[in-house]
Amino acid sequence: VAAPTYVIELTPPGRAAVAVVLVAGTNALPLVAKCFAPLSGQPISNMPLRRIAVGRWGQLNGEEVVVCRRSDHEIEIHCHGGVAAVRAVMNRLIERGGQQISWQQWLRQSSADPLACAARFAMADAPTTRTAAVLLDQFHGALTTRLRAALEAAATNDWEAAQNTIERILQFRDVGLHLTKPWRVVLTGAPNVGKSSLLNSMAGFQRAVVSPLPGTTRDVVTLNTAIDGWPVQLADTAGIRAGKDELESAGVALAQTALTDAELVVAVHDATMGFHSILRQGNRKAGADRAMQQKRVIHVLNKIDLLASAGQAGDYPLGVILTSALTGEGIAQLLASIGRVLVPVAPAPGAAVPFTPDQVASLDLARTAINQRDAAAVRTVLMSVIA
Ligand SMILES: Nc1nc2c(ncn2[C@@H]2O[C@H](COP(=O)(O)OP(=O)(O)OP(=O)(O)O)[C@@H](O)[C@H]2O)c(=O)[nH]1
Ligand SMILES: [Mg+2]
Repeated sequence: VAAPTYVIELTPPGRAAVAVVLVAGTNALPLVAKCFAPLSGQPISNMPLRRIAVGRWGQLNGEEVVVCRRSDHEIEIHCHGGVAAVRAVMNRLIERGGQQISWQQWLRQSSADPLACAARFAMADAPTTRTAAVLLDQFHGALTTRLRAALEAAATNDWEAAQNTIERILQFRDVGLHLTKPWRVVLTGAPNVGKSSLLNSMAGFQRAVVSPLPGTTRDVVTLNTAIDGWPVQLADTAGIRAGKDELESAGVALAQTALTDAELVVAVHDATMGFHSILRQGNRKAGADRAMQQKRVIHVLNKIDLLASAGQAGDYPLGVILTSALTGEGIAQLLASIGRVLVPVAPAPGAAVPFTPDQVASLDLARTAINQRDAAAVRTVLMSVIA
């Protein structure tokens, strides 16, 4: 049986200007030659590597495409990006013996390094250049190198070095697990304090309905954004008070769920109420709300534009942020503060960062094995990540 010739759509599905289809396998060249008519009339087998050829796909009046030999067994076809154009190019290859596989399957079979492969999958889901850069470092071996160092240390009974290496990697577990999955930040507080207005200010557009009526927000309104290059999902919620009506109570219940799931809570207060009464109220509530006690919370005093002077807010603890959703004052500080709380220490370029739950779980097991001075277990666990 001849080795299969794979046909892989490299560009994401959907409409775009240009799409790229890869043909890979020892018979890639003859397969493409059957489908492609170069304008030059020169057979593509004569074409040097990495040179491009323009021509028609199929018949003389077929789709115009650009073909490039990337290596002896890999040829790229660059065609129009419309869904039908890509389909037509691929169908012709498949009819003539090509076997379609997904880019994920292709990467899995063609990469010798599973960790690098996982990094490439994750990169496709990285929403910002900053997160993609961290993943690119892992693709280039940042994590593998450090894991090998830990293995080496454990093998020579240098337990302290092994432990330090693992700890240094694990300090970035939260950052790593949020490279492709946004941090969840939830705005909460009493009705009418300006939660929706703050969400809109942070977004820079009117995402949530604002009104002078307390109890305006009922659903959880989310918004994906980036703070300092870290992906963040901001959620605005119903103001929390004993339910007025059924609908508002339902909103409050949704808000409670969002709070439970959040990695960070932004507790919004009305500055005109004075911080001490707010704190008293907050303490009473915190007792009732166990979930909140485990959370990282940033306190915000909003509507400071209504105060004659900042001093009028009274003495407030360090770290409380004063904002006005109306004038935009304090919004930049609030965003910066959220960034600092979520990622207090950003990984330096080239740092080893674990980026899947499986990797983090294995590193936790490795830490236990190191504490137990069990070199064989360290080896098994770390090799499961590397190879
Ligand atoms: N002066 C002033 N008014 C504000 C500020 N922020 C919000 N408001 C006003 O306060 C009222 C309530 O604002 P919302 O953003 O709807 O408040 P909310 O906390 O989302 O209210 P609920 O959804 O009902 O819980 C609106 O009339 C806003 O225009 C602010 O910083 N300064
Ligand atoms: Mg609201």
